Parts: sequence; structure tokens; C-alpha cells
Amino acid sequence: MDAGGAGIDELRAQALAALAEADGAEARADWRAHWLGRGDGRLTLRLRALGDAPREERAALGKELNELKALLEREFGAREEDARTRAVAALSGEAAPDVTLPGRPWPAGRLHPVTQTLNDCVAVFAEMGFRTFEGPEVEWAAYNFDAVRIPEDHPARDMWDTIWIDTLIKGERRMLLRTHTSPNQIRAMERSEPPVRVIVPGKCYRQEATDATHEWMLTQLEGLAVDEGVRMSDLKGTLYAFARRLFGEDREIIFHHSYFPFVEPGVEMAIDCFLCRADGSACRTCHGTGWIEVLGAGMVHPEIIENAGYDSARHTGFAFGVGIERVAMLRWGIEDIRHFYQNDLRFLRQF
Ligand code: FA5
Repeated sequence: MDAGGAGIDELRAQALAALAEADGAEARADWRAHWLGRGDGRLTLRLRALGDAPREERAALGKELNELKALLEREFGAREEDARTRAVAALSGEAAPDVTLPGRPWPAGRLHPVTQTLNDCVAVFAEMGFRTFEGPEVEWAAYNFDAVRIPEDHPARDMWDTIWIDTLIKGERRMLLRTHTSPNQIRAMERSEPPVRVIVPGKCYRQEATDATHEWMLTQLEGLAVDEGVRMSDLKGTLYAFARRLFGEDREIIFHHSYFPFVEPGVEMAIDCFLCRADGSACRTCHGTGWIEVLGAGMVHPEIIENAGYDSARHTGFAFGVGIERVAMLRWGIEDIRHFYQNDLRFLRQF
């Protein structure tokens, strides 16, 4: 008998009996820890205590213990293999899945057509050197209106029917769902010194009576460039290049005068209607005008340049706000904007 307990034969018998009784993966793992565990497995402790055995017995005892260890490891491995084989066999019964059948493919999702169009627009402007950032969808009225020269009582506030947040701050409604991305012109200028060249994509909300080209939730892409010597021709050149990239060489592009309090002068850009090609019919999509408006733009008002702390005698800029759903309509010939948000998979799967 070696120091610390049972003789080798007794130890072997005990270990093998315990292994035979170890039922299940957890019990087998416990058995392994108990007998062969590195820290305090019974056999490990015996091997570690070899130094205490009489010198003349040490070699023989060490050999026997190592043989026992090898035997127990083999037996344990065999039990594990056996358990694995039985698990696989259980799976091949009648109710088991046929592992030889080809897998069922997961239905792959895809990007919404408006998101695809937005990404493409962002990529075009990024190539021209515009940096992207995002602004808040829940916006302060101070940014959405006042900072862009639309004070309370200014008739321009009526241009967009606003969705307000009910919470009162100091007794007043001060927050809203932004009606356009233009407040981010201010945020961009607050953050940096000129030259500034940014785009700001995002959702906007308006209390609209919807029709073929108007939704109550719309996606805009704001653009702003401020530097020394920025001119109207830079704005037109930038927007022409953008429209050519998105719509190709054959489409007609028109600019006409418009009014936005934060630019002077202001313009709108429109593309020829893909449905009626301006044939004078009562087209529902372009309302018989032959044109679909895609963006508002203009030269940043000097007062806004000054409010940002820039010198309007030195710095000038242009800004634009693209309607992304309109761009998507024109690209793919979609006659009604409301298709985008009805979640009809037959429509969405086409893109
Ligand atoms: C604006 O929102 C201005 N902030 C744009 C701007 C930016 C002007 C910078 C000057 C300088 P407007 O309301 O026209 O303007 O909207 C801009 C574009 O958004 C429109 O040309 C149109 O393409 C799109 N849009 C406007 N209202 C809707 C709507 N209800 N549904 C879908 N698209 C819309």
C-alpha cells in the first residue's frame, strides 16, 4: 500500500467501478476531475506523493501509477467515444432529421429602396468631398425655425405643417419633429470654422395631406458648402453633376426661382416627369406640370453666415435640401410616393 490510502489494485478497481457508474456527460466530467484532475485528482496526488515512498520502491511504484493513469485515460476516452456513437445512433431513428437533405436557405433581407437611394446620393456627394454627419430628428423649434430666419409669426412657418412634441418647457411647446434637415446647416457651422462642406441625411416629418408626391414622413439630404468665393455657379455645377450621376445624361433638368427664408436667392431643381414627359396630359404624378421637383437650394443668407460667427464679407456659401423619395421615384419610375411606406413586399422585393 502506498502512502495516502488504497493500494494500486484497489485504486484501479475503485476508479473503474466509479467510471462504469458515471452516467451522462456531467457525471463523466466529475469522474475525470476526481481521478485525473490536474490539481487534486486522486491519481495526481498519488504521483505527487511519490517522493515520500521509500527510495527502493519509488521507481516501481511510479511505473505502476503511470500505467494506471494511462489505463484510466484510455477507459475514459473509450466511454466518451461510446457516448458520442450512441448519440449519433439515436439521431438516425425514424423521427430524426435527415442530415443529407440540402439546407433551407434563409430568406435574405435587402435595403429599402429609399435607403438604397439615400446611400447612393451620399456616395456621390462624398466623392465630391462632402463630409457626412447626422442631426436630431426631435429638434428644437429654435433650430428648426428661428435659427434659419423663420421667427414666430413669420408666414414661412406655415410652409410646413409641424408635428409638435406635447411636452411644455417653461410653459411653451419648444420641441418638434424636424420639418426639414436645414437646422443642421446651423449645427454644422457651430461646430467648425470655414471651409465647411457637409451633407446631413435624415428623416423629416410634416402634417401633410398625402398625395402622389407628398408623404408625411420624408427623407432629406441637406448639403452645405461655405468658403471664400463660393458662387451660385458652384451650386448649379454641383447639383447638375449630382443629377447627371443619379438620373443619367438624357434627363431634362430645370432650375427655377423659389423662396426659402434662409437662402438668397433661392431655387428649386426639377427633373422631367418620367410618366407623361410633359405631354400636357393631366398627369397625376407631376400634376400636369411635366416636372417633378427634387430639391430646394440657394445661396446661404448672409445673416445666417454672420450668426455662425463667420464674416459674410469674406465667406459665402450654398445649401440644398434633396427629397430622397422623389429621387427614388424618378430613378425607378414609381408613380406614387405612398408605395414606399405601405410595406407591401410585392413592391419592396423589386429593388
Ligand atoms: C425644404 O425643406 C428646404 N429646407 C430645402 C432647402 C435646403 C432650401 C437648403 C434651400 C436651402 P422643401 O419643403 O421644398 O424645402 O423640401 C425640399 C425637398 O423635399 C422638395 O424639393 C421635395 O423633393 C422634398 N419634399 C418636400 N416635402 C415633401 C413631402 N411631403 N413628401 C416627400 N418629399 C417632400
